[in-house]
Amino acid sequence: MELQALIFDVDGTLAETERDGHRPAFNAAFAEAGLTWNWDEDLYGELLAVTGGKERIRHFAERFDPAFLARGDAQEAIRGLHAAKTRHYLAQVRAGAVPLRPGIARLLRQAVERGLRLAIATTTSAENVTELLQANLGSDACRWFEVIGAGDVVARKKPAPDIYAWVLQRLALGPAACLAFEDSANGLAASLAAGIATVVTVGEYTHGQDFRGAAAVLSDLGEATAAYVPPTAGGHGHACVDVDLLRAWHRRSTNSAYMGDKKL
Ligand code: XBP
Ligand code: MG
Repeated sequence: MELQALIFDVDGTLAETERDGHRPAFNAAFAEAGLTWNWDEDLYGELLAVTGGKERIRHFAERFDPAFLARGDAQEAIRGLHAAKTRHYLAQVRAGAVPLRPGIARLLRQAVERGLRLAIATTTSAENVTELLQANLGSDACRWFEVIGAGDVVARKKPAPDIYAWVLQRLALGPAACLAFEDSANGLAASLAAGIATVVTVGEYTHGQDFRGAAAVLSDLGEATAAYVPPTAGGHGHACVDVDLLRAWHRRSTNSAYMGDKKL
């Protein structure tokens, strides 16, 4: 089956959004609401096991402040905190404080030029995605993506495969025609459960996670200008991850004859 579409996760994959983006935005929302909660980097690393901002706030309160959840308006309070957090996060994005990871802009442009279809499958909101794309790639960039599957359009967030299934349905493609890009074990579990071969670019918070089953595990996609050779791609002759290399990984992952062969 020929590769037809690339499906990208956002947080940790398109950009390192968590440490200096989402995390301080959560803390600013908590302070604004008069809460003494503060998520430092170590705690935030643990909390990332729960995907989705509203779900993460609820999980934190269950563990550290059950009295908050006992309030009659807890559900509404969580929604309010999350809305404030999104406002703070978007201000950072618009200020240009959340750049794309190496190789993302280059690969997206090349994929569009080479006729590959593009989509997004993320836990965060559609607004966060479009603003991140526009801030980094210009106002037209959202149009490069045929489908943006985001946030609450599915009931179960990653590691459930639902958001990938939602995107596949709208692309009208089977999983074997696609390649996914993820940075975390939760994201990889979601894409693999949807049957999609997946390239992992390990992120700031995801070192040491279990990436078994990935088509390739890399530090990042690399820039053509840097003498970067992905560790799992020894001997392929590409200085960075490009569409030809993706096609080779996709063939290897979807062709069972290649499955036992670790060489490219
Ligand atoms: C990303 C998430 C999100 C972001 C915050 O996971 O878990 O919750 O941290 O986004 P993935 P919201 O990269 O696997 O999609 O606060 O907008 O939910
Ligand atoms: Mg991610």
